[in-house]
Amino acid sequence: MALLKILTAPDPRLKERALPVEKVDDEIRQLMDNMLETMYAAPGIGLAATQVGVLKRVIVVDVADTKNGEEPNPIMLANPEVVKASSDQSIYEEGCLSVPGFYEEVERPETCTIKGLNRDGKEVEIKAEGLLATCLQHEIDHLEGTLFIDHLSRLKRNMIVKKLTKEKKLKEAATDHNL
Ligand code: GNR
Ligand code: NI
Repeated sequence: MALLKILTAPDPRLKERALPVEKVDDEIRQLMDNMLETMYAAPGIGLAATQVGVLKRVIVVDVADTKNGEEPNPIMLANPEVVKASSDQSIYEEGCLSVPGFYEEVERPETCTIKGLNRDGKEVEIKAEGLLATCLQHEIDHLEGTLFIDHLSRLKRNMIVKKLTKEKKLKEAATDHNL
């Protein structure tokens, strides 16, 4: 197992569309395991392969509240797809490991049905609501090159991207200085 590096915006790789997984083989299983480990370490409740620079349609999610005694409940999917979404919408304050430090309200379908291949390559269907529904939709967005900030007004998005760009420049300068 290994921790993977998480890309942060603005990075052109976060805007690319990921390619379907042809077969859930050992390489994909290893990617899923490493992504899950990386997600728990971050910590986060979801992670898409796009965020670790791998343009394959793979996501991992665990919304269990382990701090309050809930058992871990990892979900690992290849080729996840929204097959049904409610017309009822709900609003969650979202964050993203690729947009560190920013949290904004995003409106999405309240419930949805997701289809995909599990770690054994078996087709599964998940009926999701609440935070799980939001998180699964957020992860599938990543595979299309979409970040939660793309759901905000252009003004809000530009402000966030500008701040992240500035932080990246400061970090680079610090690194150069340490050479
Ligand atoms: O850790 C995360 N928390 C979160 C909170 C509300 C809605 C979505 C998320 S996903 C995010 C981890 C992440 O960036 N996944 O892509
Ligand atoms: Ni994210």
